[in-house]
Amino acid sequence: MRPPAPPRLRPHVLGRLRAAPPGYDRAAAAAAAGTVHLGLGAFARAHLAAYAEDLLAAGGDAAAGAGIVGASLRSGSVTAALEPQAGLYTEITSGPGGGSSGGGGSDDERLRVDERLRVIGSVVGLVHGEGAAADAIAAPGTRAVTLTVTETGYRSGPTAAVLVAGLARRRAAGLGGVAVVSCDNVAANGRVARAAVLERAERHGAGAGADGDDGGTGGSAGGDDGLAAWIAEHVRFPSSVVDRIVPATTDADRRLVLHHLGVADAAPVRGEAHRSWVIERAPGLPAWDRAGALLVDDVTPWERRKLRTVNGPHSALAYLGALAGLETIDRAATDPALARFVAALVADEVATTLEPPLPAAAASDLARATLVRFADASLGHRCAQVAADGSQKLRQRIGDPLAARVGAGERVDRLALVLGAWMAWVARCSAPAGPPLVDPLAERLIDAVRRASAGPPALVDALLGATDVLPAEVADEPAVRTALIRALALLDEHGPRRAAELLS
Ligand code: CS2
Repeated sequence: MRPPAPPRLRPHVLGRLRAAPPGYDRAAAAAAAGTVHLGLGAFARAHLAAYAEDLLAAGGDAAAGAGIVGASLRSGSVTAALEPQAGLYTEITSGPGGGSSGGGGSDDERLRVDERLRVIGSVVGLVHGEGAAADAIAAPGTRAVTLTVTETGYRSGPTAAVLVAGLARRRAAGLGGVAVVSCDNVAANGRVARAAVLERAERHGAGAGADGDDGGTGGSAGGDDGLAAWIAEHVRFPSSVVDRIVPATTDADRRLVLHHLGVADAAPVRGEAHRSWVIERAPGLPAWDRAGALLVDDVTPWERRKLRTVNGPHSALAYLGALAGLETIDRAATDPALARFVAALVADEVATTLEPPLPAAAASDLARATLVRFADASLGHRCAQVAADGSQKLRQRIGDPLAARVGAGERVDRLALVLGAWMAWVARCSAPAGPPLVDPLAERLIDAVRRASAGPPALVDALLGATDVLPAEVADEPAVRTALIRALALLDEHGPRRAAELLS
């Protein structure tokens, strides 16, 4: 006889779990929810929601507005997984310790000695669809709208339209503005979000319905009705810099939770132990600083450091690792040639582009610390996941620091190798029976590669022409072209490990 199906993670099983349940009144947290989150993927559940969880656990003033209403705008798979669980899910905090606490079962059911499970309850409401998300933004208690819509979500997709519809409803109801807080790895993410929202608001017709779908009415109905000016005056768009490695959830994560908590959780998340969040000061934010977030006047120095010394090296390992046939980031980070290359990339090239520039010794220490984070095998972070969406990620991670160095007349061979590795990866994905290219511009990139004649110069021209991974004025610099062509030639001739060694 088959054993009975395990119970699903739900509020009424919390008392029986072998993990600490949320230690606060969720109904009260729901009644006082002040944050609406657009894009409730694994990252938001392991980052924003973990900060919110700590605030709710602290209680009192700290908890005000911390509860989250999670909105999914499109696929709805996350809300569908979380709805039967009333928003509850398990956070698995990985640790690099690697040892096992035993406990039987197969390997992936064992908790490593420094792995921790906790049930997060801070997602106290779930809504699905653009109209419902706009309603949530327009709720009187909403004070912050947080975004994880990926690098791609600012150029296309429904986010700006939903924000505009929600803000229009707030204005019509005589409510105040909110803070819109971007949590994506985009340079000046607050400014980017603001520009997208204002541009959309200017097209928002005077008679446009506020149902989150004003397509066809914008412009034709008379254009801006003053909404853009109202938003510019009442809505804050603080930039923020988020940091926590959160791989896509796997079946092994779900099995681990089942084994240890005895309940089925369809939407657990796994994240590294390290987390940080730097936010530009803005009125009305929930007290995320009381859970460890840092409030600053200008996030630029933090943003550069994070994007260029964490995400840039991450992309370097993802492309070089994928080209070398390595499945996961930890394998790439512990490959001696690739690790040495990343250390040289940060210490010798990236460090001078930071604000203030980092002395080489401090940059080496930073690179080593970052490599330790990447080397955590329990994360199981796939190179292919980090390699996804290169056309949207590489400008802020590699292209901008490369441009800064070219402007200062400095060498860019290592930064160029990372871009070259991306180009070689795109070329590999464009070949018949190649691996899939995951990128919103995949079709354009594959087409550009297939039309290009053979050899590095043509590949460089084709991919620089099809994207803005480098600013146009830098893409035309002979020194940059030469470095990229050389990088591709090294990769072709020697393979990724030896190419990395030659440039370490
Ligand atoms: C990664 C990031 O997938 C990627 O592109 O580089 O998601 C990275 O794990 C986080 O930004 C770390 O904070």
